[in-house]
Amino acid sequence: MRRRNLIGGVAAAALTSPAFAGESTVLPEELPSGARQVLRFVNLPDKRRMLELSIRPPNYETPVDAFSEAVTPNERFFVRYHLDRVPTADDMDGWALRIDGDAVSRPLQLKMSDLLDMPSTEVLSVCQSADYRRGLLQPHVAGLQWGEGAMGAALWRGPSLAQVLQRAGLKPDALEIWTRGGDSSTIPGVPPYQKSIPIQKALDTNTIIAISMNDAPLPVLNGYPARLVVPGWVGTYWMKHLTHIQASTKPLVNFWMSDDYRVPNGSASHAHNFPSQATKDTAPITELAVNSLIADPLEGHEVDRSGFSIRGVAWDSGAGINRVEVSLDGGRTWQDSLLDRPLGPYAFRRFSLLAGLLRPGRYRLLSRATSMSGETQGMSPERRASGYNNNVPQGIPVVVT
Ligand SMILES: Nc1nc2c(c(=O)[nH]1)N[C@H]1C(S)=C(S)[C@@H](COP(=O)(O)O)O[C@H]1N2
Ligand SMILES: [Mo]
Repeated sequence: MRRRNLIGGVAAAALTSPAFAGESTVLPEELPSGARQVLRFVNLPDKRRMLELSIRPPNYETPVDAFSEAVTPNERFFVRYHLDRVPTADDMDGWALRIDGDAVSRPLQLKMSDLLDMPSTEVLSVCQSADYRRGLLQPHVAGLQWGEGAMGAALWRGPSLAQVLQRAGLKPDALEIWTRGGDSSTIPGVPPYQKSIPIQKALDTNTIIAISMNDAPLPVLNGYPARLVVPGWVGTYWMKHLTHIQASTKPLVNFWMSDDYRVPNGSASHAHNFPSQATKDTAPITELAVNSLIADPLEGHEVDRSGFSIRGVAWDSGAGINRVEVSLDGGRTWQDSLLDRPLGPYAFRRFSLLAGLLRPGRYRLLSRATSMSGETQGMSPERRASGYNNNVPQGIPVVVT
C-alpha cells in the first residue's frame, strides 16, 4: 500500500487536498497492523474527511462517527472502485444511456432530460460493499482491508429500471440485465467492470436508475450522473456512471461475475435468487446479511460512569430490523435496545441504550441485530467465505471513568 501511495503521488496530489496532518483516530484493533499505519483522513472533490484505503483506484471509507445519523451525507459517503481510470464530471458531459441487447425489441438511447421526464421512484436504502468489515476478519483475508465504513444509507431517486426496460420493448425471454459504467482500466488485460442482475430483481419496483442522492446530484465519486440502485443487494451490482444496459437472454460470463463476488454453495451468504449464475459449487453473493454498528461511543473513547448512551444503526436485506441487543461485557449478557421508528425496509434503523451506573474500568460494547425474518448476527468468528458480508458483532472497547 505504501508503494502504491508513492506511485499514485502525482494523482494523489491533484485529487486530495492536504490531509488532516496530525489528526489521529482509533481504528478497530482487529485491522492488520500494516493497514492501521497507512490509514489517514483526506478531503476529496465533494468529500470531506474520508479514510483513505487506496488512491488508484480510489477507495475511501466513511469514518464511524458519520453513522450517528440515519442518512449518510453525500460528502461522507464511501467510495469504491475496481479500476483506475475513473471519470470526472467533465468526462460525463454529453452523457447518454444506451439500452439494447437481444431481449429488447426497440433499442434506444436516453439523455438526462429523458430520465428527468419519466416518473421517478424514491428509496431510502443502504449501499453496502460485499467486502464490508473484511479487514476485521480473523484470520485476515486478501483484498482491501475495509473496516466499518464500507457502507452508507442515502435517499435515492430516479426512474425505475423496469420502466426504462419497458420503453425499450423488453421481451418475455429476458434472463439477465447487464450493466456497464464509465470507468475503465489503464492496465492491459483487465476486463471492463460489467455486472448483471437477474430479470426478477431488475423488474423489482425498488430497483432504480438514481439521478439524485439525498436531494442533490450524485457526487462524481458515487456515480454521477446516474447509477443503478439495487436495494437489499451488495454494492457490486450498483453500477456507477451507468452508460450501457443490455437485456440479455444469456448469462453474463466475465471475471466480475464468474470468478469474483462468489460464495460456496451452503455458506452463510449463499442465496438462491440468481439461478442463471449458479454453478454446482458456487453462487454470486447477492443479499446483505443482517448487521449493526455502534457509532457512539467511538472505539477507545472514555465515557462517564454516571451513565452514557450507546447509539448505532442496524440494517438487513429488506425484511426490516426487529430487535437490536447490546452487550456491555463483551457478549456475555445482552439487553434489548430502544429502536427508532422504521424509515423503510432498506434503510438504517437506529437503536439506542442508556447504560446505567457502571464501575470504572475497561468495557467491550457489542450490538447484535435480528431482522423481521428472524435472521440474526452469528456470534461465531466463523471465517466467512471469501471474506464477504462479515456480520460478526463488532467489539467496541471503551473506558468508563
Ligand atoms: N462503474 C463502477 N460502478 C461500481 C463499482 C465500480 O468499480 N465501477 N464498484 C461497485 C461496488 S463493489 C460497490 S461496493 C459500490 C460502491 O458504491 P459507492 O462508491 O458509491 O460507495 O459501487 C459499485 N459500482
Ligand atoms: Mo463492493
